[in-house]
Amino acid sequence: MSPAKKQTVTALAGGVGASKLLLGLYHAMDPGDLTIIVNTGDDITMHGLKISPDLDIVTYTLAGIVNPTTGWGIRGETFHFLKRLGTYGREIWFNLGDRDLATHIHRTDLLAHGKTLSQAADHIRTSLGVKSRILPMSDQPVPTIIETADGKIHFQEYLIKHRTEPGIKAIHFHNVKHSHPAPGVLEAICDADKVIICPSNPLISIGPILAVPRVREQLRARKESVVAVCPIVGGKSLKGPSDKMMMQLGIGSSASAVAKLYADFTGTFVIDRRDAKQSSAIEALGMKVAILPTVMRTRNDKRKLALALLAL
Ligand code: FO1
Repeated sequence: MSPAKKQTVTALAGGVGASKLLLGLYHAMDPGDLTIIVNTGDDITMHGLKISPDLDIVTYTLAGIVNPTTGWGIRGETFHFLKRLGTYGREIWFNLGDRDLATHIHRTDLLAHGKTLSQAADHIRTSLGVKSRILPMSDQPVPTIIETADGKIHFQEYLIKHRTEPGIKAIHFHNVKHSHPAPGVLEAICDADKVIICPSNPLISIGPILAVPRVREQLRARKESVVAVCPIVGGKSLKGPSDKMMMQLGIGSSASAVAKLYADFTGTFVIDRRDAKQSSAIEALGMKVAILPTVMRTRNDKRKLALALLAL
């Protein structure tokens, strides 16, 4: 496929699922023309450290240092620090690696000295040589809380400590009504030639970004330029527990179920060939449908999907 024409792109992203496409985009276009708005609902404070998993996953991926096996953390990681914390009886279900720790210490210190999360994220990505802008959705903490039959828990506890086993009754974005889009977020959506919704969990990765006041409205105003890549293929999540969560909340786990969640602000909905039969149901929601290979296993798959999206 020939190189993409020059254009500015703003992508809305969660963590591991989004990063595959982001890496494709990063190499298929001028990375300086790419802005990424990242979910921070997954952020958590552990052992006094401010951890922003999705910001770090995106940054490490584009910096070329992510652990290729897990998709999070740093390649070649060791866990001596965590093991030692365990000897003090502390909870060690959240696997903080020794190399990764430097990022959390640095971010925590910047925040303690009055910097914003946006400023910390920018410093980390420029220090790691990432050329695209990486913006948190908000500078205010908006933790994603999962309501289960046994009570409310932080999303990371649900995902990692409890391995997504508890049935979910509802998802809450704590304090989101009082949050503001981080500096540059609304402008990035307003000014980009194209806005791409990455194939991330629509409920707990894209959902928190959409819940930040004025973000969804800004996307609606750009509907014709918004392209969403479906994270569900053949009824299953490309990554993580989207399918299970959508089923438990009664939304259903299909491309059209995701399309319904995005219909008010998406101009083009991208589905895999396996879901082609759902095209007319999705078009009936008021969106164009593009059928593209959305399952990205190799570097070439990522680049091909990125180029196809840029060409739409
Ligand atoms: N994901 C896991 O499945 N297990 C972990 O122990 C874990 C630790 C971790 C530490 C730092 C970090 O930045 C991310 C980490 N992740 C871990 C990934 C992360 O929690 C999730 O994949 C995202 O929040 C969902 O996008």
